[in-house]
This record gives sequence, C-alpha cells and structure tokens, in this order.
Amino acid sequence: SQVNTKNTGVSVIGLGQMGSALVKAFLTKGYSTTVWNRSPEKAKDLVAQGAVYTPDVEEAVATNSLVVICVLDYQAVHEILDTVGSTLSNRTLVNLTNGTPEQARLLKERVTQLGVEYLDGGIMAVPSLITRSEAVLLYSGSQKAFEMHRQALDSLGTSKYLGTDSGLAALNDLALLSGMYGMFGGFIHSVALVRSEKVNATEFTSELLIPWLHAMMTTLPKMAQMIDSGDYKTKDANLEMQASLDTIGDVSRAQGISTELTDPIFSLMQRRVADGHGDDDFPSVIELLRQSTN
Ligand code: FVH
Repeated sequence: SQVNTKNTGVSVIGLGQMGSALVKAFLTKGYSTTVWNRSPEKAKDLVAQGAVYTPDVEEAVATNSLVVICVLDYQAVHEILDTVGSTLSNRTLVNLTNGTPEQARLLKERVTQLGVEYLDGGIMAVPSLITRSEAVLLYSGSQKAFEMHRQALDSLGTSKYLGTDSGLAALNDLALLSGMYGMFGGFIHSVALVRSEKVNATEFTSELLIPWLHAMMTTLPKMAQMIDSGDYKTKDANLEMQASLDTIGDVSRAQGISTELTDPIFSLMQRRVADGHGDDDFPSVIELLRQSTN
C-alpha cells in the first residue's frame, strides 16, 4: 500500500542544482520537506519556500521515513552515510546520485544490513525539467519502496520502475545517454559536412535532418527485435552494400572534415562483412561489441 508521505514528509539530502529542484517539486506538491546540505547557505531559498533546514544530517534522516539523497557522487553518499550510521535503519533510501550499476548494488548491500529499503534512481532530465512529464526518473531496487512511495516520487516527473536489481536504473540511464551521444555525434558530423559548403545549419537541421532522423527512428524497433532473436538476415540494405563504399569518408575528407566520428561505425561494418556476415542487416555489428567485452 502507498504511504501518504504528505503526512510523514520527505527528507532531501543534497541541495545542489538537482537536489534543490527535487525539494521545490516536493514542496509544490504539498510535502513537508526537511533538507540538509554540506554547505548550509544553499538551503536559504528553499527555507523561504517552506522547507525545514537542519544543520544535523542525522536529524534530517531521523525526521522522515522517506529519505532522498542526491549528491555529487557515491563517495559523497558513503561519507554522509558514515555520519548518519544506524539512524537510517528501517527507512526508505532513494538514491538519485549518478553512478554505476556496481556502485548501486554495493550501496544496497551496505544499507540493507540496517533494514533499509533501497531504491536506486537515474534522472533523465535537467533540473529545470523536474516536475514535468518529460522528466523521466528510472528506479530499480526495492519494489516495496517504489510502490509505497510512488505518489511522492511521481511529484518529480514520470516514474519508471525497472525491476528489483538495484543496478538496473544506472545501467539503463547510461544506455540512454549512450544513445543520446551517438545521436549528437551523428548530428555534429552531418552539420560539419553541410557547413563546409556554408549551408545554414539551423535550416538544414530543422528542415532535413530532424525529419530524416524521425524516419530512421521508426526502424529501431525492428532492429531491436533482430538483436533479441539473433536473426540478422535481411533482404533490404545489407551490410555488404552499406559498408562497401565509404562515400561518407571520402566526401568528408575531400571537404576537409575529420572522419573521427564516422570511422568507428564503418570500421565495425567492414569487419563484420570480412567475418562473412555481409548478408546481415546493420544490427549484426552488435556481435563485435559483445566480443570485445569478453
Ligand atoms: N544537474 C543535472 O543536470 C544532472 C541531471 C542528471 C542527474 N545528475 C546527477 O545528480 C547528482 C547531483 O547533481 P547536481 O546537479 O545537484 O550537482 P551539484 O549542483 O554540483 O551539487 C552537488 C551536491 O553534492 C554535494 N556534495 C559533494 N560532495 C559532497 C561531500 N563529500 N559530502 C556532502 N555533500 C557533498 C554538494 O554539496 P555542497 O558542495 O553544496 O556543500 C551539492 O549539494 C549528481 O550525481 C549528478 O551527476 C544531475
């Protein structure tokens, strides 16, 4: 059953850019919010908006059964937990600090010994997006904690629970960021190419690139199915055809544009063809990435 945290309140540890946005979101939704930060001055504006500040982190944790922590890194989280000690016992800890799956699993192990319900989170948003539905917050770990505190967590944006393994939120967070950087890399190369002929980047982006990428995005579910099934055979554009001509590389070099961003992907496609998989569709290159992690 869900806890009505409006009666019990939320404690937020860490009042950086993101922590402050989280506090404002809880306050806006009417949650009694107790806050702590290493540098006390960051609490001033939030106190003016209704937050309760305490200079004692142990007291902040003791005040509420739901404790949200959002600090720079896991080292800071562990240092704070060293101070808090067993006061955290029997509480729910929601950790929204960025880290690795392994760090999340180790933290879960540490706090579970205190009887803490641990929920790890990954915030797919910048602070100004918090409270909006476009702000997606990934959670994994204690399902009990997620279900009990769902109402409070939904104040921050769109909540998505990914499973009981506390490492899953961080893994998915990093996977989504990888997709984003891949897209940014493609964008930068593409714009560098047209700018070499003084084409207006803004017009090119809105009139040609974005519609093209939207169209290409519709092919991703089919590619994902191929990866799940391991069957990469295609009758359309196979790897042999796509990798045979490095026209993008040739034209980029001729235009004075570095191919640092596009070379890795073409090199993977060519290696896959050389390994005898020229009839496969593009997602087949994932096999090379998997091999390189073995
Ligand atoms: N800001 C963003 O856009 C991203 C969005 C995705 C998620 N990240 C992660 O959120 C964590 C916090 O990020 P932040 O934006 O709030 O970061 P800062 O504004 O730099 O604030 C850092 C807070 O951490 C406190 N802190 C640092 N070291 C310690 C420590 N050893 N002991 C106690 N607290 C510590 C710092 O305190 P202070 O410097 O004000 O005293 C701030 O409260 C982060 O993992 C992002 O990757 C944000």
